[in-house]
Amino acid sequence: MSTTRSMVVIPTYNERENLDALVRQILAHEGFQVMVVDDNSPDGTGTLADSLAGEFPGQVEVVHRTGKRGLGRSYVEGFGLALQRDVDLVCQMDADFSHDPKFLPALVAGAADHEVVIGSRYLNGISVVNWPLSRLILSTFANRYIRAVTGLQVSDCTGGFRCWHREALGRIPLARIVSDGYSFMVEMIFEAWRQQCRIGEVPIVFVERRMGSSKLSSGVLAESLLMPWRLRKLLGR
Ligand SMILES: Nc1nc2c(ncn2[C@@H]2O[C@H](COP(=O)(O)OP(=O)(O)OP(=O)(O)O)[C@@H](O)[C@H]2O)c(=O)[nH]1
Ligand SMILES: [Mg+2]
Repeated sequence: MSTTRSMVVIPTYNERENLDALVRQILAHEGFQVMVVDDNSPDGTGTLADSLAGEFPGQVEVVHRTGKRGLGRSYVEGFGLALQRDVDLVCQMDADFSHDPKFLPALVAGAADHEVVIGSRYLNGISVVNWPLSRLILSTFANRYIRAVTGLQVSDCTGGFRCWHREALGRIPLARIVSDGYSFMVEMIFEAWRQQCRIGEVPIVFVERRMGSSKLSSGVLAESLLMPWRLRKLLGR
């Protein structure tokens, strides 16, 4: 049987300290390619990505955007391009090692009988390392809130470690996805559920970033409080 071809789309903003090692660890697994979508990071992440593309021709691709315009917008552009490449699966992950590349084969294995696979922090209890209690409470509350408002039935609605069959991703109306932060993850999985994609989850261990800095903002949090209600309206409830 031939190896499944997977494109891993990684949005970056100031991830120079993480990107080099991350890309090497991903490419160590057979069948993976990387697409870095950089928002013109002031720390030179885009230049580093270009040199990785030079070192790994045909395996690393870089999309340069014009400035910090949000995680969601970067994914919309990256997913659109990934769907034009000759790959079976499109994966997504953060660049800060919170999502360990060692779980990629498990995500791909889950895609054997699911159209979308979520790497979940909340499948067997809580698998999050190095978060303060306040953030853990916020995240578990947010997930319960989203499930209650939208009816979604996945354990981790806000995580960004996922694997999509190209056909399933192609059915998501990317041009209509509006949000930028965590809500982007919620909107995407909600649309997948509305499209009746078979959604699976595999457990991951999420480790808080050790290098670089967070881009979490209060705007992103506000967006995630309101988005579930907008999605619920789409169901006509
Ligand atoms: N292209 C692009 N990438 C972004 C943007 N904001 C965040 N990212 C990337 O999105 C991923 C997740 O961002 P993080 O800053 O780790 O957000 P977080 O996980 O909520 O916060 P941490 O606690 O710092 O881990 C990382 O790979 C970031 O580099 C953006 O505006 N544009
Ligand atoms: Mg992070």
